[in-house]
Amino acid sequence: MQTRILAIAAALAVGTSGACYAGAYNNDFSAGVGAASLRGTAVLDSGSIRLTPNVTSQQGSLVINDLDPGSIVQSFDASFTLATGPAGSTLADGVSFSFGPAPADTYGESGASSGLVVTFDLWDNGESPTPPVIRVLVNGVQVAATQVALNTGGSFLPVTVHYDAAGLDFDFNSGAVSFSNVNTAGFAPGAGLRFTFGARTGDGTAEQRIDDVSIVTSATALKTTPVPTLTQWGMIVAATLLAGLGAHALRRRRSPGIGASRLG
Ligand SMILES: [Ca+2]
Ligand SMILES: [Ca+2]
Repeated sequence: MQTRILAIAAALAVGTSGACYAGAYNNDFSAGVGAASLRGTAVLDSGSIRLTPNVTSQQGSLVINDLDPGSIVQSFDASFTLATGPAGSTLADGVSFSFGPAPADTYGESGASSGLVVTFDLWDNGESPTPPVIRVLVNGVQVAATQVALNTGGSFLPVTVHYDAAGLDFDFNSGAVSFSNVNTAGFAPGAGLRFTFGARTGDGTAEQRIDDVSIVTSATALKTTPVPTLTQWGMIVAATLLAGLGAHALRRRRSPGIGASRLG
């Protein structure tokens, strides 16, 4: 009887972890934004996403829907192209690529406050090294950074980002800036995180665009413990009662001497 109870409990405690899922978002923006939303000043324009026009005090985002609802992303490969301009101008403020909580509205160049962020920082707000700089942030803490010219003159330059348990790999403009296995130890992926692009202008301006976004994830389901159904609860209660009765009867059969000694 005890064995049967354990078997029922074990069956109920079986989780659903280990199953693998793959999410994907691919868009050349020739026909809409797909499973994503444009926010703030971001618009679909001429086959790409213009996050900000070359105007002061703008902020726009492309927020991609949850690619793996209820699952935890273990690794991802992302690529996109980035264009800033106009050529010859001092630009502000920059563009971010985040994997973190979705913004309530929009993100600027600093990206999500937690999670993984790559920021293309155009303007010196006291950052180190001094912008223009590409910075990698983990939960808001800079873990890698390299200065680089970031005015592309309106040309779209390629960016790749790979994340897995070994860290983050990054490349901008085919080797102009590369990071390998950046330590992301402070980042613990959770369910519901989103891929988001953001950009901002302030007193200074820049037209900031992205195009050809491709993201592929590998995710595992959250470990869940199913709640017993009413029938299963009935079986548990009945099994427990029967086990108790059985144990009681067994004790009575093995201990006849108690009653006998009283009679004697
Ligand atoms: Ca395009
Ligand atoms: Ca800055």
